[in-house]
Amino acid sequence: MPRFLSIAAAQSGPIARRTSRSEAVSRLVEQMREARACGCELIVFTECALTAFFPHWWIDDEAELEAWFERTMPGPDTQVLFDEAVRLGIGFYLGYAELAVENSVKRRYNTSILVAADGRMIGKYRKIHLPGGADYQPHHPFQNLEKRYFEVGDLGFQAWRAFGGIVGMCICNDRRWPETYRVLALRGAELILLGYNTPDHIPDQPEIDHLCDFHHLLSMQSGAYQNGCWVVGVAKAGVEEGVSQIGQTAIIAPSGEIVARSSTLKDELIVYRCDLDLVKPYKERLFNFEKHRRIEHYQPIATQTGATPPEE
Ligand code: ING
Repeated sequence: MPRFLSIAAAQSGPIARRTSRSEAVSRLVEQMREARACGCELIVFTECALTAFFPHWWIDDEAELEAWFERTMPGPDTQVLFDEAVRLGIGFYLGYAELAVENSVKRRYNTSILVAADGRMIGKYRKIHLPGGADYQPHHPFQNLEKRYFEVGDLGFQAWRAFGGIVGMCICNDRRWPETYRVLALRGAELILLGYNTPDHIPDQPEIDHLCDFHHLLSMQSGAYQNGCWVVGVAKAGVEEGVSQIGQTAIIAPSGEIVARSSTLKDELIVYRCDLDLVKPYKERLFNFEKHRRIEHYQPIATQTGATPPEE
């Protein structure tokens, strides 16, 4: 019995700093309705899908910073999204800034959740690879202060049986690190969902600006192919509070091929009917981990003791 899953990747255009949560959520609800009308069973929203990407600017007032975070999920502004998902019968991935109180300690994370079509919370992920830094960069046109505003995720990379397959999650910069896909694939993931806020200018590496789109797609396509997974990457695109961000929302097959891609920098839905069994030629043959994957512990050449240098 083939395992088809129709997925909608819901690219977000810019969200202004002054945009209210309810306005942002109403855009997501619109996309959810459009996705269901296209027959989709799962819709993937982006990273920090409820607000502007506030790590792009300096905030030194605690209360002002915490206003960007959700204390409960669903909360007063997001319950309507959960209710609409149940009414329509569609599951979703949602990225947002999470303020958690654990053992009476406040924790802040860059988080995503996976929610079933009946509204049940399937799983949560907290971003592990936080790019940028914790200090203000006076010469940069914009900041990336994720290390200041978020803690490193403490949930690891997990995969869950859902939507007829095995689904894993990550967020933005995670997609650039091969271990993200490998750990998820070792845990059985067949489908990896992620959202991202990716500027098209890297202030301290402008010499590779022209490669932003290429590196973004290269990371996801190689992750998909080398681990036999479907990968869905969803942008917060366009010029948001002065920061120009890439679009290139894409649905990528286990072959590494891009099967659907956005073509704007606005709210845009791309849809694809994914055959989850397309993972098999890769997971069962080319990248059969049990049969072919071997790990050896290599000492860096400089620290090898007594090693004779290779013949010239
Ligand atoms: N943003 C960017 C990303 O990893 C970045 C940061 C941009 C890193 C370009 C390297 C090059 O896509 C987030 N939010 O992780």
